[in-house]
Amino acid sequence: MSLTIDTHTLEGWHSTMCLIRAFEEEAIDSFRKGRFTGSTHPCIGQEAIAVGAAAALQPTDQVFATYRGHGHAIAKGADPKRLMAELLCKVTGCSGGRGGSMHLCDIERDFWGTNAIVAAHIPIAGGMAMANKLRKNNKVTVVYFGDGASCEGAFFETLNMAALWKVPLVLVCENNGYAISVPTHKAIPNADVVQRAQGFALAGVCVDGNDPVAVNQGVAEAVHRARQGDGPTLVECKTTRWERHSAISAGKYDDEEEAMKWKTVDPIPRFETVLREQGISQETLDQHRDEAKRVIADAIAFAESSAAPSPESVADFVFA
Ligand SMILES: Cc1ncc(C[n+]2csc(CCOP(=O)(O)OP(=O)(O)O)c2C)c(N)n1
Repeated sequence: MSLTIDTHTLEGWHSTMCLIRAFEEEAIDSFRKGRFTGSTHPCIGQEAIAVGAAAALQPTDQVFATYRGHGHAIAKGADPKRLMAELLCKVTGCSGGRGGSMHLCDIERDFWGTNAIVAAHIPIAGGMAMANKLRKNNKVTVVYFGDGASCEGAFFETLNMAALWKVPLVLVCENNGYAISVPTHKAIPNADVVQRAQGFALAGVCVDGNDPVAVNQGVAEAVHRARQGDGPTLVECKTTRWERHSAISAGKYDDEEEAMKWKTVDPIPRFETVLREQGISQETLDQHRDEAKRVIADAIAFAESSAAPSPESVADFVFA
């Protein structure tokens, strides 16, 4: 396969995918070692979506994600040290230690946050896109959510108003086949979420969510459409979730074969095959993996050595 994307860019995508994988592996390990409480929802196996989509954006485009959003924060340029410190609820965290794994934000990078409430961020993103339209600021808003979220009323209401008002919004459904322990075929009569776009007369495209190049193409066209003033697009990325819904035991697969499925579609080795065909050496790819592990080792050391917020600061950032 011959790609039109330059080698340097492809290498950068691979590095970021490795960084996200290393971050998530450390997050799971740290959670199991008791370094933080609550939970953590790994995006392992979904790195191609985060990286391919983010590469289609300008730095000032705005991103909203779910609790499975560590990878989206990293792909938007957030500092892994500050993200890891946030998981550990330290004062140096990107949300000052107030948010934890499910409430990350980095406003300087226009990463407007992850949200623990399924679908709640979709209308917020729609409102942001509406503001962009009114301000004529040429910015596009991207919102990521799962197949389960696409069954919520907030999703349909946002599709309706966003299509009606032609706001610059890109809705990216990460269809990983499960909502906790419920497979899509038990929850959605038509498991092709993209087809819902037709009912609202908006553009829709379905891409291979395990291929960063396919994701990038689909999202780039959607971003272009939004910036041109032609309204929102629903981009469905078909992908596969990792073994569990979260680092605690919820959402285990019933059968072992299903649990192993993600490994056969793991986007990182698959992308490496493409990169080798483009002339990128195995040595370079190995360096990316090693460098990712080093960056994440620094991040967890930074997080562990940071202080917790002081008891006196408990009322800080409280507005009401
Ligand atoms: C409004 C609401 N309902 C239920 C939950 C509990 N819950 C957390 S994640 C989740 C599954 C969502 O699945 P999906 O949207 O497919 O995203 P995924 O976790 O697969 O990325 C549910 C039901 C919640 N957090 N918020």
